[in-house]
Amino acid sequence: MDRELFPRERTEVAPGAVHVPDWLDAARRRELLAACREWARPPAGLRTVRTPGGGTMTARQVCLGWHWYPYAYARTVVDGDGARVKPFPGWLGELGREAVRDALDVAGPAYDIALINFYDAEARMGMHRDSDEKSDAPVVSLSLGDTCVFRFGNTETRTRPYTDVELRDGDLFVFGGPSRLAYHGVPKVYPGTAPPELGLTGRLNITLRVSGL
Ligand SMILES: O=C(O)CCC(=O)C(=O)O
Repeated sequence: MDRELFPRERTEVAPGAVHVPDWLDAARRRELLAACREWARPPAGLRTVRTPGGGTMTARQVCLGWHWYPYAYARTVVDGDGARVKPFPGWLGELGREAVRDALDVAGPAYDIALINFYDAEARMGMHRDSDEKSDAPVVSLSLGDTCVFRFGNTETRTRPYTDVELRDGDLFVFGGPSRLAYHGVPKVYPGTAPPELGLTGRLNITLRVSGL
C-alpha cells in the first residue's frame, strides 16, 4: 500500500501459520463482498449463533457446504430456520487452494466448508480452536472491510503466549500443520477503517475448512 511507511510483509506468526497482507486484489474483494451479500440472504442466511450455555456470539454467521453450530456440523440449519445449507461453490475452493499454495507453498486441499462471519463495531470472537472437523487440512481465512486484531495463540491454552496480528481488508491468514489446532480469536474491530471504495460498514471474515465428513 502506498500510504504505508513500511510495507506490510508476509509473516510466519507460528510454524504453519502465515499472514499475507493484501492478498486479495480489489476486483476479488468486490466479488467476494457481492457473494457474501447473496449468501447472507435467507433461507439459511446470516444468523445469530447461540451457545449451549445460553450465550450468543456477537459475530453473526452464515455457512456454506456444511452448517456449523456449537459444536458439530449438519446439512441443514438445525439451530435456525431448518433450511438446507447453501452449496459450497467450486470457485471458492479454487481460491482456497490458491491461498494455501501462496501462503504455505504446498498443494491445497479440497475445501468444502465456508464460515462467513460478520462483525459490526461491537462484535468480537473469543479464543477457540477449530476442532469439529475430521481433517487436519489448513484453515484459510480472508478478511474484508474493517481492520481487526486477530489473536493467534498456542495449542494448549486460551491464554498467553499469543501474537496479535492486525488483519485488514484483503488480507489472508492460513494456519495448518503444528498450528492447525491453535487457539485464536478476534478481541477487537476498529470501526470505520474499511476502505470507503469497498462499500462495507463492518468486517467480514471468510473462513475455509475441510470437513473430512
Ligand atoms: O474473524 C476471524 O478472523 C476469525 C474467525 C474464526 O476464528 C472462526 O470462524 O473460527
